[in-house]
Formats: sequence, structure tokens, C-alpha cells
Amino acid sequence: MKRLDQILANGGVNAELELVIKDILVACKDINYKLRQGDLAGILGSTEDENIQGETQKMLDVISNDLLKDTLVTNPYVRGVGSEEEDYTIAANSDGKYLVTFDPLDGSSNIDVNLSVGTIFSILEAQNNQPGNNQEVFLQNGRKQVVAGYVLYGPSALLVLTTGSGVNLFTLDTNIGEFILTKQAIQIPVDTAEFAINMSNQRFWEPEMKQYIDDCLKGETGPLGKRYNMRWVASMVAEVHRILIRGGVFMYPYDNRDPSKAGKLRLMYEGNPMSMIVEQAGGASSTGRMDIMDVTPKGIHDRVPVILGSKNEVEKIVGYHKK
Ligand code: AHM
Ligand code: MG
Repeated sequence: MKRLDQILANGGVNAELELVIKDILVACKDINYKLRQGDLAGILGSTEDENIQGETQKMLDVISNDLLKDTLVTNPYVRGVGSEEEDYTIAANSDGKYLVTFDPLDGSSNIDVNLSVGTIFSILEAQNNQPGNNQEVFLQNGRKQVVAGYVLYGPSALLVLTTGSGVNLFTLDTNIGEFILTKQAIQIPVDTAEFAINMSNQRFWEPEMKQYIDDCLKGETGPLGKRYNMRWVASMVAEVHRILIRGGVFMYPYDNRDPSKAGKLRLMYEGNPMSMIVEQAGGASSTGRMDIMDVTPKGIHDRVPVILGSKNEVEKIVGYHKK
């Protein structure tokens, strides 16, 4: 039985970074506990507030955000934090080397119907002496990430983590409160016949994406020559996890509902960490026109079109965008 701290120590992760990762996970264990309590603790449902993205916040969005934020701002090695649920980045310790960004509870439309949600996180190194409440210090592309991970709150609570040398999966043993290694060096199958996309947005997509999905739907007699299956959980963490385990592609592409937004998902809380995990597991990720991790952020809440998963299928979809 291997515990997370043993894996981190053997993987050459320095003690400071290890403490940052552990603090994130202290908060995630607490989020897991709160989710299991649900209605017993009276914490389902929405608040009356909206976040900076214009989305109504669920009570558990706010609780999860506060747990992560309050834990991390007191960590001596954290310079600042950026959250999907915060308008601005927050300063922690001015001597801290690390920056943490997170989506505290992704897929939160699933909370009230008791389906899977997750926490997504990413760690960068601060590149200059600016304090953490200056968003400029965060504006680095995804290749600079030193850690990416998520915790999936499903039937089990699972941690998927990469520190840049492969992807490991841990299962939370709630009896001892520890994440235990349950799968090592995950590799995503390179081929797939399973896609995940919200089809109700089809009329807003670019022609390239419409064409790819049309061709999938034509099945074995169409140009792609195989019968596709479709899934949509509306929880990116759950979709990415399915892809890690059995392959597939996940897409939240560019759409023209609001031309000021390049898609729904956020680069620094969703696109980049999930891209690092997927690439470290042998998969690929793209906006359709470039690798997600090569996109330079202009603002902490930037959005990005997302296509990620099994390598050969992602390359096929990128090929449609080149035609
Ligand atoms: P959230 O961070 O506000 O929860 O939004 C992100 C989620 C993703 O987990 C999921 O892929 C997507 O939004 C679902 O969107 P839709 O409701 O359009 O299907
Ligand atoms: Mg999200």
C-alpha cells in the first residue's frame, strides 16, 4: 500500500511543493466530507450571488472555494491563489514561490441532483517579485505548470495527479483519511470511438466541428468508418476521468453564443490543468487550432475552446480545422 506522501517523496517533489499539494488535499477532503453530508447539513441549492463569470453560485461552490482559499493563503510557500469563483487573484505570502489556481467545484450544476463533481487545480512557479494579488504574475502558459490534478467526488473520492512525470491515481481511504495509490502511470488509449459534447449547442459551433460530429453520426458507412458512442455528464472532471480510464474525446468547442467568450471553459482553471494531465497520460489537447497549453493568457478568467483525449482522435479533429 503506497500513500501519496511516499509517492511524492520518491518522485523528487521538493518539500515546499509537497506541502502546497498536501494543503490543497486537506481542503479537498473537507469538500468531500461536506458533499457526503449534502442536505443533512443544509448546504444544497444556490446562493443569491453570481461569480465574475455571470453564473449563479451554488452554496457548495462558495464553501469549497473558501476551504481552498483559507487553507492556501496561510501556506508559507504560496505567493497567491486564483479561483474561478473569485473576481481577482489573492495575495498569500510574498516570499512564497508557488501560485495555485483552481476551480473549487467543477460541474456544480450536478450538485443538486447528486451526480459527480470535482475540484481541479494547477500549480505554477511565480516568475517575478510581484505579489499574488497582481494577476500578471499568473499569466503564464500551461507548459509552465509544475503540478496539475483533480479530485473526483464520485462513488469513491479519487485524486489524479501529475508532477510532470506521468499520471497517478489515488483513492481516498476515508477510514484513515489518506489518498492511497491505486493506479500508476495511466495511459489513455490512442484510439477511440466515444465522444463527449453538449449537442444542444450544435447550431452555435463552427462548421469544422459540425462536420466532425456529422461524420461521427454517420457511423461505419461514413467517412470515419466506425460506429461512435456518446456520453455527456456535464462535469468535466467526470468526463476526463472516463477518458483516462477507457479513452474518448471531450469537447467544449468555440461557439458563437457570445462572441466575447472563446468557449465556455476557463483556460487557467480547467483547460490547462486537464491538458497537462491528458498529455502526461499520452493523450492530446487542442483548441482546434493550437495546443491549449501554448495559449498565452491575457487575463486570469480567459476562456478557451477545448478538445482533448485520445491522441489519434484529437489529431483527426484538428485535421478538420486545417481543411
Ligand atoms: P462550472 O465550472 O461552472 O461547473 O462549468 C464547467 C462545466 C464543465 O464541468 C462541463 O463540462 C460543462 O460546464 C457543462 O456545461 P453545459 O451545462 O453547457 O453542458
Ligand atoms: Mg468549472
